[in-house]
Amino acid sequence: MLNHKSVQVIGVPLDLGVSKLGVDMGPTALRYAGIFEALRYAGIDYRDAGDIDVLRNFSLDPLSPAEREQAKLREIIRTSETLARFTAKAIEDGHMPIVLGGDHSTAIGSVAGAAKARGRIGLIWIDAHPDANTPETSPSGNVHGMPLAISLGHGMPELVNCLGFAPKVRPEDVCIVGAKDIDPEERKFLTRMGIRMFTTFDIENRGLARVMQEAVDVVSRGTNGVYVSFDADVMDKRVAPGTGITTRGGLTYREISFIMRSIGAGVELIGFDIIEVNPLLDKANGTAELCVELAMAMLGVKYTDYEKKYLASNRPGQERN
Ligand code: HAR
Ligand code: MN
Ligand code: MN
Ligand code: MN
Repeated sequence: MLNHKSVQVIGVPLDLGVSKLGVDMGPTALRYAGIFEALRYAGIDYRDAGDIDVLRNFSLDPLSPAEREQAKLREIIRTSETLARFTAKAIEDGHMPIVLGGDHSTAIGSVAGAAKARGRIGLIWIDAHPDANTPETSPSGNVHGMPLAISLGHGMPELVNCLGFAPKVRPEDVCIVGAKDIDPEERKFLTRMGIRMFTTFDIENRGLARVMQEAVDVVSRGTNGVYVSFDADVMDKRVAPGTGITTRGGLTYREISFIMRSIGAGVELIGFDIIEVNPLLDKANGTAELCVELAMAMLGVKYTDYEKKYLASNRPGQERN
């Protein structure tokens, strides 16, 4: 089922790429939601590598706005390097990294690590936003709106050059799924780069099965495996309220489940991120629980409420730990 020795989970309580508080608690929310119980249920070996130590937005409060921006950038650079080294090492040693964010600037480091370990990688970006801004085009200045551009070699040089090489991915190996809120300059950039993007409109228009077939094909052809960056805000706000920017018209439960299962069945998975879960905005940690289920779907394991309620407690493997 899984071609890896084990899954290595790392938390990245990074909130410096956004202005809202709370996304730094994403890793805790995902652990509390039972990610390790799920892995145990599936009989997958895992290790919790803990959280990367990172400064939080609130701890920068005494600084002036200019100092604050500098400190944020410095800390995002440092965190990206640390995460990239962890991710690269896990993959090189034959493990699968699962990265618990954190805002989406987390992906700067995880994608860098995957690329360091595997060379030419495919990248699936599951997100209501393409995150393809640069400081020049960003309407907000928030770094979480930039990581895809950075991975493609565009943006702040200190981030673009994470681990000392750039770009991390080739445009023809990238695919965005589920985008719906796209800034005009971002769209121009993506078109210029020739990035394949399947918006919610395309999903309606062409059908999700066809979209996923093409997505899997784009990221797999010519690459040494596929990394997935999954932003919880791709889901509709009624499905996943626990994230910083919720929108109407996001993906349904069935759509996102189908996407994850298609990825699990269709690509050689290197690892993935679970990004932008904010328990302060959630209802009883339901978004984190759903993300755990979706992570398992990517690993080829069905772990819905049905399994949790009726099967997990009776499964023989359950007694082992
Ligand atoms: N495109 C907008 C910006 O750059 C909003 C980006 C929002 N990004 C996330 N992650 N929530 O996908 O500011
Ligand atoms: Mn994002
Ligand atoms: Mn998003
Ligand atoms: Mn390709």
